[in-house]
Amino acid sequence: MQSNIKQLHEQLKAGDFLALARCITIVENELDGYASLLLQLHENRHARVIGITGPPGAGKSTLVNALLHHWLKENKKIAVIAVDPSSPFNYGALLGDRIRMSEYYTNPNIYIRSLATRGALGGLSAKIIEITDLVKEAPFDLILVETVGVGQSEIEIAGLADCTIVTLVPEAGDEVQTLKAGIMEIANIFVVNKADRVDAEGLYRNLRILAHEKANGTDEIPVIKTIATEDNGIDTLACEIKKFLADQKDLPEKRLHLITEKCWQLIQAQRMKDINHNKLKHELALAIKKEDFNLYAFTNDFLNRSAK
Ligand SMILES: Nc1nc2c(ncn2[C@@H]2O[C@H](COP(=O)(O)OP(=O)(O)OP(=O)(O)O)[C@@H](O)[C@H]2O)c(=O)[nH]1
Ligand SMILES: [Mg+2]
Repeated sequence: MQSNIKQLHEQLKAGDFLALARCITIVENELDGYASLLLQLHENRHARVIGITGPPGAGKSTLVNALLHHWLKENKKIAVIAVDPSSPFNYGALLGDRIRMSEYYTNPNIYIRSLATRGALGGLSAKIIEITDLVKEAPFDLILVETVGVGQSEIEIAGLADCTIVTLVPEAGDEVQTLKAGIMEIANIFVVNKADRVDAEGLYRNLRILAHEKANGTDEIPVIKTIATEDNGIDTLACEIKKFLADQKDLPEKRLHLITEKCWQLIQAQRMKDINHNKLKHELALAIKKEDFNLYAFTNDFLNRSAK
């Protein structure tokens, strides 16, 4: 097994997509060789990771598609990791992505992989981190990671990307105030997609104001209007991404911050490994019936027993 993994790793480094696919499956499902494969990875690979996040249906896949088109003209080698929304309601979206991206499936410069996250308990971001690091071993220039911004995940995802693009659409207008807390912290670039809609200008203006407030005299987060379906604004977006990545290259502090976030996620996943959600619920259902139930005592006891 060990030599098999080593060989797969060599093939992956040489850019063999089949080996890459096999390796991702091993890591995704934690099959034999999983741990030793991860231990062979090198952190200092040159591929840059671009995270694209935003609410369901914001046009993230359409944007990825348009960006692929743009970068292919520059002869870039690109991987796309599309993380399925964990909600079963979004299941159909994946098929949509497949159809739209199908023109790229046979292109030797492009590798596309969807990850199923349903059923993952707390381990989502650690798994994406592992798989992104794995993909980094292959000779790509850019790796695009599309995630649906539901709840905490988009904030976690910021730790793995060198550049995080938050995609919003005019419908999100009213929510802009609530974005302040989480998303302002993680966005390196804002995209107002579906700029063909009448109310796009209002969202654009609000975001510009927020970006200005946040900047406090330093560089403002760029806000770009796009119509992904018409390739409109894509050149500007690609240009901003390039600029951001170039500026960032020599910032050891930022890199340390990102790697600390990644390590934090991995530790969290390791620590939670022994915790079974169903078992927790089952035990709580019994414990809560007792007159003297104390959540804190229960938690301590559960943790002690899980660690054994
Ligand atoms: N009018 C308009 N429609 C767009 C634009 N960009 C994307 N769409 C449409 O919006 C719908 C959703 O696009 P997707 O790219 O699948 O959105 P997504 O954010 O990847 O969706 P999920 O992955 O399901 O969260 C599709 O029907 C697109 O054709 C745009 O700029 N203008
Ligand atoms: Mg999508």
